[in-house]
Amino acid sequence: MTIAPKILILNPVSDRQKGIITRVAPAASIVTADLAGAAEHIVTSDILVAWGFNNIRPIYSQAKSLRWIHALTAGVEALIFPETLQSPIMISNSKGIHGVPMAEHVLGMILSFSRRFPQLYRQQLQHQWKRPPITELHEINGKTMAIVGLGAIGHEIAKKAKAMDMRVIAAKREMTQEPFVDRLYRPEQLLEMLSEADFVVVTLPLTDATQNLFGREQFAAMKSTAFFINVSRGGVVQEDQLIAALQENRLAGAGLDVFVEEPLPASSPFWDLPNVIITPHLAAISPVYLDRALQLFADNLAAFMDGKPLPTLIDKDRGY
Ligand code: OXD
Repeated sequence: MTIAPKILILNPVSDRQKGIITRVAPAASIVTADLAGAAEHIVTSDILVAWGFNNIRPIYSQAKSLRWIHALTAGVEALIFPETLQSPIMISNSKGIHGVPMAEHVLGMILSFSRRFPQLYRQQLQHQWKRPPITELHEINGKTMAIVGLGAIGHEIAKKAKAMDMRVIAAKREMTQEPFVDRLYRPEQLLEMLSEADFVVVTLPLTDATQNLFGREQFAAMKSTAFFINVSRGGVVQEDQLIAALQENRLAGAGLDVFVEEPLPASSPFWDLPNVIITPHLAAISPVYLDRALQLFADNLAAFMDGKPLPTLIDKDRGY
């Protein structure tokens, strides 16, 4: 086990942030590069720290000494491809650091819909003092939130939803004790769960099993008064089906932070739907994100240097 690993980070880091890493590995050499500049360094690097959406596949064949790839994101979809799957390389992710900002983002979207902020803001731009009918001004108190994919992020969303006195239901593969969830459903009970929800919140990883999961049948199972919030990956949704459901008012609205194609093309019908809130894939981002992510990397590095299992190692076959 080398005590002086060469770490290639595909993001700029300040000297203070490098200190987060060198506290646990004082002899490590740290190189930063963007994806285009990474090829010359990857050959001699032991560890690659990348974003889960970085397309590293073209340079991976030159990664002769690489033992481990750490993702600064929760999602690792671009890091899993046949060559990494078939090799013993370890992949870890940044699970556990997204909960706070993402839960605040989701709550922000839900409150905006229920208090009609997008409509009121459009009126403000027109200097219009106009109240929506009281039947359109809602409370989230007592409403049902369904979380699809209850991992660390979903858990924090559930906690904050409970603080707002919502009823929280969730779908999860393993039946566990969940302090902030009123009822757990198995994945095969998804349609039943969706039919109960006022707000459906998707926090699933993108895997073969979740790709295109939300289509006509799933949207049809939801109430026409329900809102669909996606902060995971665009690929879990059949976007044409979501657009049709929104255009035909089979759903009340959607809060979308993620899309199949990002940046969302200017020609996308989503932009002009009045019942959609679009944010440009930033639900997890806050000024402390990179510090938190590097601290989590340092925790993994400490385990790596001690020859212990990485705390946030992912299962490559499962994809998260
Ligand atoms: C992530 C994200 O996967 O922010 O970390 O989308």
